[in-house]
Amino acid sequence: MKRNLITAALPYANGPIHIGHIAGCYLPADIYVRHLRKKGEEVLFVCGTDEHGVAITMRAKKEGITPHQVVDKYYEQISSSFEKFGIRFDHFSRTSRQIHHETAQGFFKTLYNKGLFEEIETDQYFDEEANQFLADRYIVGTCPVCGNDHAYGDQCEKCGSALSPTDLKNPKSALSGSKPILRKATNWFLPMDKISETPEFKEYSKRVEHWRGTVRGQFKSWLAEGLQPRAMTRDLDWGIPVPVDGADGKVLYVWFDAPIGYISATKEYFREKGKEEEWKKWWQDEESRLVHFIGKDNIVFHTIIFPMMLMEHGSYILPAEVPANEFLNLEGQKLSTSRNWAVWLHEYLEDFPGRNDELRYTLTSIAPESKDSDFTWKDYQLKVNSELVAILGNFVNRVMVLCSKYFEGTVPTGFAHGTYPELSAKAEEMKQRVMGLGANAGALMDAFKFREAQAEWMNIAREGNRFLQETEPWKLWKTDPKAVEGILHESLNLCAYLAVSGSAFLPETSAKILEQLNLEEYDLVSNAWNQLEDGANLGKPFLLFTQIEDKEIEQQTEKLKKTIEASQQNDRIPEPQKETIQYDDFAKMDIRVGTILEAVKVPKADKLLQLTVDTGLDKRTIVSGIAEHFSPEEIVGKQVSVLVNLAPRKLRGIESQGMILMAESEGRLMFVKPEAIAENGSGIS
Ligand code: B3M
Ligand code: ZN
Repeated sequence: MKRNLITAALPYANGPIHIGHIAGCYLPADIYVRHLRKKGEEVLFVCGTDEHGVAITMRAKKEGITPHQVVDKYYEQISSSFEKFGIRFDHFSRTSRQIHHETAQGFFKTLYNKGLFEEIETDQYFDEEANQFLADRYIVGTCPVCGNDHAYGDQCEKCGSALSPTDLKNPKSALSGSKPILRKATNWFLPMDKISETPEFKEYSKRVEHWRGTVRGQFKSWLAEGLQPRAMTRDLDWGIPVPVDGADGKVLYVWFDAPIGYISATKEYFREKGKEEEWKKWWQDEESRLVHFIGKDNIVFHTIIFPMMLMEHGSYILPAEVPANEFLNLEGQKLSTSRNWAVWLHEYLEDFPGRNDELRYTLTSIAPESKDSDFTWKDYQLKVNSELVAILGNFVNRVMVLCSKYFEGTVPTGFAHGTYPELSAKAEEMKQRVMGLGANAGALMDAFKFREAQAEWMNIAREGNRFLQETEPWKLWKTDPKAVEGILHESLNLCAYLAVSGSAFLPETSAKILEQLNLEEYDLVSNAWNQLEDGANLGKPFLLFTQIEDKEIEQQTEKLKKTIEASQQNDRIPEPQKETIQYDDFAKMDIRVGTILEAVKVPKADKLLQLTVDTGLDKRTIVSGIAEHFSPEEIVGKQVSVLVNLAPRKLRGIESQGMILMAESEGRLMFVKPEAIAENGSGIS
């Protein structure tokens, strides 16, 4: 029996989980794990939150709380949404736990004692006001490539250039706003250049040849560009202290400690079971197979840096597979936590209770396995309604309802040998096709092709519908009930087969099918046929899925629209000042206080209201483009400021004699008016 150690990237405890994370690694990992378990393989599935690094301290600063509060808050939220969504880790840990600090420090110590690290002194930006060294992300300045003044020390988010802090023009500390100085600091570097030349690394590189093209491609391009030593310690105060003398004020680089988190999680899992030494079997025995599920931005760390750490430490196994996914976009745009452009898992769970499998299905059907893909709410609705409801749900329900109607909810008897040769042959063909699809799906899952695997599996339900369509048991019932027994018997077999072969993709649906069949998954052999007992009682039929209504989708797209509007406001740069005018130019304008007496919508013009305004001079008509902001009723009686000597002009055939002054802020319009009631006609100057 094979032993599989499966890891999914440790999410930063700096924000909630969104569908991009799910599609990127947690869902494929969960499917794979369920698939292996069903095959009877030994599996351990570990994960946990990544609680160090600048990702955390930045968030703390933004939310005005401590890094401790940040990680506690998001650990709770992340672990609970995984739990509710049914990502079934054996163990979910945190890198802030003692066991992890000890494990990571011990690991560092071992490499240090072996003399592996190079001690290198470099110039680092230091903030004298805040009295600390600055992580790359804490330095802001002008991008040398595109001129954006909000580029970070590691990257310009506007033009995408990778930068180092000293590339920035006019660098400023994001902590205090002061100009940082360069100060020398010594850190311990992993000599990646040298390790890449070792026979161990060369031997390891061979296995990468068999990995996914996108992963292999990144691996090779890193090597081709030439690896540089990389600092494994940082001058920061949030993280795991570097366990050597003279390293005060330094912590382990977050990418050094985070992958060790997989090891600590394994240790913790077995410690809790009272099997202190058992973790070694998983990490240090060549019979174990280590598989890392990650997103594409983590490839270098999992295919180069962590394996180098493991091989230099010695006695550890190296990854057997790293099926990294590309990115999922949302409605055509890159997902972004900071811009709030995401479908958050905890919100999905609230907005669509009991619909976990609908999201699993959609995300797997667009899994970004070989290239980036796009999630849209319309597509989600389409997949649920036209595939889950119309194909899968419909088939199972038809079979269950017919059995309930004709056979009082029991399993009808199959075709007796030699009877109904034509129908039996049809059933046999259907069964062969179904078993073929099931076998394909299994092989595709072994090859980490979950998207195609699920599509093959869905074809099994299509076979079911076709079988019913071709045999039409509802037409035969009056004349030949025995034939109907055989047809429905085989259809129930197909339902059972669907349930077992699909439980890795849609675990809740699979359980619902089995409930209707009155079976448990472990009663069934995964790729066998005819496991139902003639005459056995079935459960009550119920629908597996219901339609997603247009209004549910509209609510979601509205939510996203609000996000765009809000972010456009945040990014808004004030209009530049207009050219200078003379006092006389200003004095020409006659602005008066007036009161709106009447307001009506201008027919066929969404934006316009026709107002009658008392200007103190007269009662005149003014057409104003405010109809999207105010209803006529709410503005009648309001005082306003009116530019009364503006030349009249016709709008939609109505002559407008003047203009109402408005202020605009964050997309909202407000009347500009005296702060207390003034007499109409009072001058404004
Ligand atoms: N915390 C980075 C990320 O979320 C990360 C992964 C660690 S895996 C060891 O992209
Ligand atoms: Zn730039």
